[in-house]
Amino acid sequence: MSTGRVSTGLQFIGSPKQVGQKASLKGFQRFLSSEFRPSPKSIIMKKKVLLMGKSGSGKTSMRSIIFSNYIARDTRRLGATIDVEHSNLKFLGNLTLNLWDCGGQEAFMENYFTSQRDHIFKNVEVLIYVFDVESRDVERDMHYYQSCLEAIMANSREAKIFCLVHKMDLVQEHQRDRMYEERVNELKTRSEPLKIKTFRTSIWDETLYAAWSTIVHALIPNIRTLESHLNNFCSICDADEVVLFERSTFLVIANAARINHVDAHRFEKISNIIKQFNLGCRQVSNRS
Ligand SMILES: Nc1nc2c(ncn2[C@@H]2O[C@H](COP(=O)(O)OP(=O)(O)OP(=O)(O)O)[C@@H](O)[C@H]2O)c(=O)[nH]1
Ligand SMILES: [Mg+2]
Repeated sequence: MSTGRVSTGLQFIGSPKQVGQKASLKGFQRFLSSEFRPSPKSIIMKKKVLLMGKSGSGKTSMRSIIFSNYIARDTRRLGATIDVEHSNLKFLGNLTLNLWDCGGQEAFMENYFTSQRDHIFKNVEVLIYVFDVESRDVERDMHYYQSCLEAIMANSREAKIFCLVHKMDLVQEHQRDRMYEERVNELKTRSEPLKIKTFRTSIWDETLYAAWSTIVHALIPNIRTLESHLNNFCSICDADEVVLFERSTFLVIANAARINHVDAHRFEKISNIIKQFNLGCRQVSNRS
């Protein structure tokens, strides 16, 4: 991913009507550039994000789709992750996600909780735990999840915890709500006293983007200031809605709306369309 200013991620939805909108756009871009400009190495904010869950639950697949432009069907070729794969993903100028994709085979998991315990679980800002909804051994999954929470409580008490009930596409449509609700109730009970946020996800639809947008949103330190500027910008422009996307991943960073929109998944759909368009352009330019 490229280091970047977010200005190119600014998109209009609806039609801004005021004559002064161009000036407002410049003003807002100036704000973004000053808040998120690439900084000297010493003040780069590095946030450690652990991605955990049993082998085959889909961790590397989601990472590859969100951050490396994979399409869903390419993930079938991925091999199991050996130990931990680290990646540093630069966001909004001076924010770096230090993502630890932890291979979920049992031998690795046992090591994380014993010899590598401090190394893995200290200074964690976010834990993302991925559950395969079709898993045959839910008890075992829960056992590892709870070991993980214990280690987090001991080493990174303030970490935010997100649980993804993943591969929802494999569940019949009419059973999805019930199945998800059951899993969430169980997860909440097993996580006490820690608070968790849960999502139902699949690499085959927009739910993955929605979940990761929320996760990234939780990591941005000055998000409230950004949202308030975005709201001002939206009303000065008389726009129906302004959506701020991160320019490499097209995850939604923030939005400001002045009318109600019925489609709750519009951001992920836009992200998807633009991402596919970018991929198409890249393929064409590689060919020529
Ligand atoms: N149907 C379906 N399959 C998925 C989904 N996400 C991932 N997969 C498939 O699950 C398989 C395993 O995915 P990986 O991403 O390698 O799993 P992992 O969690 O990284 O596994 P380890 O590296 O061994 O811990 C791949 O064949 C993916 O195509 C999903 O949402 N739905
Ligand atoms: Mg993997």
